[in-house]
Amino acid sequence: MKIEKAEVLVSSPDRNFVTLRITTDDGLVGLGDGTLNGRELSVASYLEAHVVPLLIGRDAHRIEDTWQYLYRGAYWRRGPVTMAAIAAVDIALWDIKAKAANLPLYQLLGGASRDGVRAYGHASGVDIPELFDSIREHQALGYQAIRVQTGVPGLGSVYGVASSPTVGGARYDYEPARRTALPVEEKWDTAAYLRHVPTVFEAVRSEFGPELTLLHDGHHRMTPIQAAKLGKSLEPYDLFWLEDCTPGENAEALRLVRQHTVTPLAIGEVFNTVWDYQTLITDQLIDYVRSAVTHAGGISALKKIMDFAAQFQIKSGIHGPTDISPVGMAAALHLDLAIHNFGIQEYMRHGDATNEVFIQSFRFEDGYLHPGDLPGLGVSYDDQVASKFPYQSAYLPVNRLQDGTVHDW
Ligand code: GCO
Ligand code: MG
Repeated sequence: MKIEKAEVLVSSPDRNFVTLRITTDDGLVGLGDGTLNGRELSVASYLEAHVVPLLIGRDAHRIEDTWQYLYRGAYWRRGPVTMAAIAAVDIALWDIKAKAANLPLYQLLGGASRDGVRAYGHASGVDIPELFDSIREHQALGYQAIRVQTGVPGLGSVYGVASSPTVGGARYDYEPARRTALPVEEKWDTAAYLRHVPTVFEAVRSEFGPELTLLHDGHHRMTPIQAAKLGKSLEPYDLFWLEDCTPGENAEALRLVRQHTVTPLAIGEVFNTVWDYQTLITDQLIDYVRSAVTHAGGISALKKIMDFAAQFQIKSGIHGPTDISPVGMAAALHLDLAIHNFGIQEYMRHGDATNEVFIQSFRFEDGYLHPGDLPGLGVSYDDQVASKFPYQSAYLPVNRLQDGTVHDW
């Protein structure tokens, strides 16, 4: 089964997506996600110029060999662009292999380890009443696990908080593609945030009770000692996890946080390989692996990270915001269903335009996702609809402290 064609598809239904479509000489088609939010065209051009020409004529069944060929063969290893490009190939080849076997992909990864995949959604509000409404809307949709983010008094728009009210009572999309020529800028004050967040969780617990599973994302903004303080101050509210409390580059920061708090820690959405996790996993400094299939080099690579993590009782919390395409989400769901050390799946829900371009077969019921039982990933791509949504320049925001210093966003 030889690869006959590989096409890089860039479209922008709600936001930009980079999709790789591989076709074999016996007519099977596989899809892969290579979307890197705000830097999409770098992956598209890496694929077009340096990957597609190497794929033509290769045996589509040799997934591991192709992965190693692209990773080791480039000499320049790792990095978000390279690893998203390799992921796109890897996901597309798994899609093809499962279609060739006429099985849903999770069957090739060991079969289902559970009936469904528990998902968490994103509730947010500029203030507590708006946040409560958002939590209730998520509960009405079936979510039993909810991420909580709010505005911070004195600051304008901040990460994780929807800028517009709920659309049709159904979804908050706080990070629509910001289709601007330059990134928008936000203001940040960590001290104000640290004062505010525990009061938010106190209010949420007293309104919604002890059973609701709650999560929070610090989005890389704290120093180790600030993160330790936050983790400790949130202990009474029993979080499922505190995510990305410090910037991802320094594993030792989490050692310090760990010494001060038993709030579970999650990190990894900006990581690219197992090497980013080496100290964090072997020294048991985290509880959840947050990588996306798309950004960690694909299904093959994330499966290896999760098998490594399993030896240390560390679980998965695969990244699933709307900038992961439905193809990347489907890949996550098949892996979630199969691995033993599944923790939780982020599920932010795509918009209507995205769902028109990417036709999906997964289901979401009572807070649980299932990838469905179509052969392969269960996602197809509608070129005609996609042609209505050409690429548009879009950036994530840039963050500045009150005095104008650039800070982590
Ligand atoms: C999350 C993430 C996202 C990222 C986004 C950047 O936990 O879902 O933090 O919200 O900000 O993926 O592109
Ligand atoms: Mg995050």
